[in-house]
Amino acid sequence: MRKSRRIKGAEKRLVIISNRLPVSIEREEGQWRLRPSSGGLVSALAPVLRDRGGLWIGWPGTLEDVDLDQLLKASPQAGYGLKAVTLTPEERDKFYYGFSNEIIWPLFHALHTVCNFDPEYWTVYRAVNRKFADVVSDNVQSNDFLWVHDYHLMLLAQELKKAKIKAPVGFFLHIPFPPPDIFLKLPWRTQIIDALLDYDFVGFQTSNFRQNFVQCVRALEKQVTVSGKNPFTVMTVGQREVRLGNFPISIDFEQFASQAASEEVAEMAWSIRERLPDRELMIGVDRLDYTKGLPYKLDGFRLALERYEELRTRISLIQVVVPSREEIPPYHDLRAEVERLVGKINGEFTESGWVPIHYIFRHLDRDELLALYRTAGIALLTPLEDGMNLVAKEYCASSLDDEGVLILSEFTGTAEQMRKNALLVNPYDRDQMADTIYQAYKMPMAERRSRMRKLRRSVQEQDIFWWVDSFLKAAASSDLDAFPPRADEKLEEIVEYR
Ligand code: ADQ
Repeated sequence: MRKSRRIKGAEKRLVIISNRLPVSIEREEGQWRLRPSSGGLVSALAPVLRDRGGLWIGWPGTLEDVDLDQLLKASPQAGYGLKAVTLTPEERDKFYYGFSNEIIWPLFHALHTVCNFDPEYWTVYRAVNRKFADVVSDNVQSNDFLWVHDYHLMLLAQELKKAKIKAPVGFFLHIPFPPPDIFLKLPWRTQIIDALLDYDFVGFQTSNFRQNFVQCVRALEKQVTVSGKNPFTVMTVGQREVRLGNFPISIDFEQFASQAASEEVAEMAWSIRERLPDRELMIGVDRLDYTKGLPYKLDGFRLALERYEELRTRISLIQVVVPSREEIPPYHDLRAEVERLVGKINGEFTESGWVPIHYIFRHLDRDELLALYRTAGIALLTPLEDGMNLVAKEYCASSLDDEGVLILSEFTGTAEQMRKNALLVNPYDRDQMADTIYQAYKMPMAERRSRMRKLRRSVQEQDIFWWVDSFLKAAASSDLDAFPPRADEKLEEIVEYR
C-alpha cells in the first residue's frame, strides 16, 4: 500500500465520470445484485478510488426500474460513492450503441467505412451528455476535481458550463484520436472539437494522438492559437487556456505481479502445463472487437504453421476472447468469422495429442487469466489500432521468470513505450507476423530475459498510480496526496475488479 502525505487545506475530492459505473446491476434469484464490470478503464481506476474514496458517476448498465440509489448506497464494498445516471432503451441504443460505438469508436480507430452516420444518434448523444451534466450538477461540491473519461462524454464540459458549474474539468481519451483526414469525415466535427475545447485539460494516451488533435483544431478553428510543446500543449481559445498532455495508461503492476506469484495461480499454471506439456504456449487475450485484429492474428499464425513445419506440435495458441457489444451487427459477424478461422486452422493442422488453437470465448476470472499469462512463453497481441492495450502490460507484469516474449502490433499506444524490447509487427503483414512468431519461438533464453526484464521495469516504473498522479498533477495541479487516503485503509473486497 502506498503512503500519502496529507496536505492541510488542500484536500480535494476526486469525481470520476464515465459512461459505465464500475459495477453493473443484475437480477439473481429474484434479488438485485451488483456485479463488477470488465474493461480497461475499470481495471485502471478502481484501485485508485478504492484507496481514496471519492465519487464515481455513470450508467449502471440496466434499463430496469430499480431503486438504484438505494442499491448503490447499500453496497459500500466498492469503497467509494457511486451515483447512477439512468438511460432509457432509446438512449442506450442511440447514445451508447449508436453514436458512441457505431460512429466514434470505428472512426477514431481509423475504420470510417464501418461508421453509421445516423443524425438521430447525434441528437440523442447530446441529450444524454446533458443528462450526465444534470447528475454531476446535483452532486458536485466546491472542492471537487471532475475527471471525465472517454468518447461517450465529449460534450460534458460544455453542458456543465451551460449549467454554470465552476469546478475544474479534465478529460482523458482512452482511444486513439485520429488524424485530420479521418476526423474531418465526421459530420459533427466542429461541434465535437468546440466541445473538447471547453475542458480545462485534455489528456491523450500518446504524443501521436495529441498531435492529431492539434492538427484537427488547426484545420477547424482558425481563431485558436497553439503554443507550448512538451510536456504540454497550450491552446488559447478567446480568454481561456486549454492544456493538452499525453499519459500512457497502465496497470497496478505490484498487484498483478503479487497475485501472479500466489499459490492459487501457481497451482493453476502448473495444471495448464500438465495438460499441455512439451510445447510453447502462446497467449492472446482480446475483447471481441474488429479493432483487435483477431482474423489477422489467426491468418498470421496459420502461415507460421504452414511455413515453419518445426512449429507443428511444438506451439499452441491459447486465444481468449471476451464477448463484447454483441448487439452491434459487425461484432456478431466478427464472432462467426473468428470461429470459422479457428475451426479451419484446427481442422487443417491438428495431430493426435496436439491442437494448434485452444479457443476460449468467455470472461475469465483474474486468477485464471494470470495463470495463462504465467504459463505462456509468448504473447501475441495484434490490434489494427488501439489506444493503449493493457493486456500487453498485464502479460509483462505476470511474466515472473522474465522468460516471456511479447509480440505486439505497432499500432497500439503501448508500442510507443515498448518498441525497443517487444517484437513489433504490422498486423496487416502476414509474412512478417509468421516470421516474428518463429523468431519468438527460437529466441535464446538470455535474450528473452534481457528484453522482458526491461519491459517489466518500464511497466513497474510507469504503473497506474504514476498515470493517475501524472494526470492529476497536470490537470488539477495536484498529485494524489491532495486526495487523501481513506482512514479505513483496507476495505473488504467483495467486488473484484478486472
Ligand atoms: P479495451 O479496448 O477494453 O480498453 P485493453 O486495454 O486491452 O482494451 O483492456 C482490456 C481489459 O480487459 C484488460 O484488463 C484484460 O485483462 C481484460 N480482459 C480481456 N479479455 C478478458 C477475458 N476473457 N477475461 C477477463 N478479462 C479480460 C480501452 C482501449 C484501450 C486502452 C484501455 C484503457 O480500447 O486501448 O488501453 O481502454 O485505457
